[in-house]
Amino acid sequence: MSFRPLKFKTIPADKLADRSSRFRRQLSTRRSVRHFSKKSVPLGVIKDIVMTAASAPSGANQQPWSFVIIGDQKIKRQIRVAAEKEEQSFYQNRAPDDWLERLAPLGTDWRKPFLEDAPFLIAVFKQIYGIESNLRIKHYYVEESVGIAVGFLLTAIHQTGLVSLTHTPSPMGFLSQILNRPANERAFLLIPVGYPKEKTTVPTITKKTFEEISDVL
Ligand code: IYR
Repeated sequence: MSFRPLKFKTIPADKLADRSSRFRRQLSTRRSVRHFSKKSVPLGVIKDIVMTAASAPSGANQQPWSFVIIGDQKIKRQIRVAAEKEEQSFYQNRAPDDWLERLAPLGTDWRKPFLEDAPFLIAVFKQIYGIESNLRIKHYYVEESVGIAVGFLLTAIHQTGLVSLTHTPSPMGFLSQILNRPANERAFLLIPVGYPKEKTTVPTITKKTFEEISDVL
């Protein structure tokens, strides 16, 4: 492995607070959106966003992820139909009452029109093992790595000026079938991306305070 100098511009300490608070304010306006406009978005923008996600750190730099960008209306329809089938059985049979009580304030149900309305879906897959020279290689810290990449992805979507939803139809095996994914991949999240539908509302929720979520020692 060769090493090269780190590219790093020192920001003086007295400028940091302004930058951290500005970024905090920018990102704090991100909301999960469940109602998408059908307005199109350039594919190049989605590719850029995916490459931001792919710049995330990962265990041993193995980058154990794949992103499938779906703009094809027929495939989106197939995904919606399959997801709604699973979600219907989740909401009507499988979900325990305490889970449904937690979801009630969010107003979610088995219907997922956003899977067809959003101009693009990004299906994120984790690679539970890798393949090098036809041999299986172990991947380290897969969940952590893919979770971090999705954090980058959601941040990039927001900073670009679009909205997203971290959708988790369960189980997600249908995505491997519809998208014809290799045996080492498992669906991780399904993320519609686009513009919000006009007059979209979001639930009034609050985030925990600094004191609730942290300790300073
Ligand atoms: N996967 C279902 C249920 C669901 C679960 C959680 I936890 C949420 O925060 C939201 C929804 C669905 O997508 O509706």
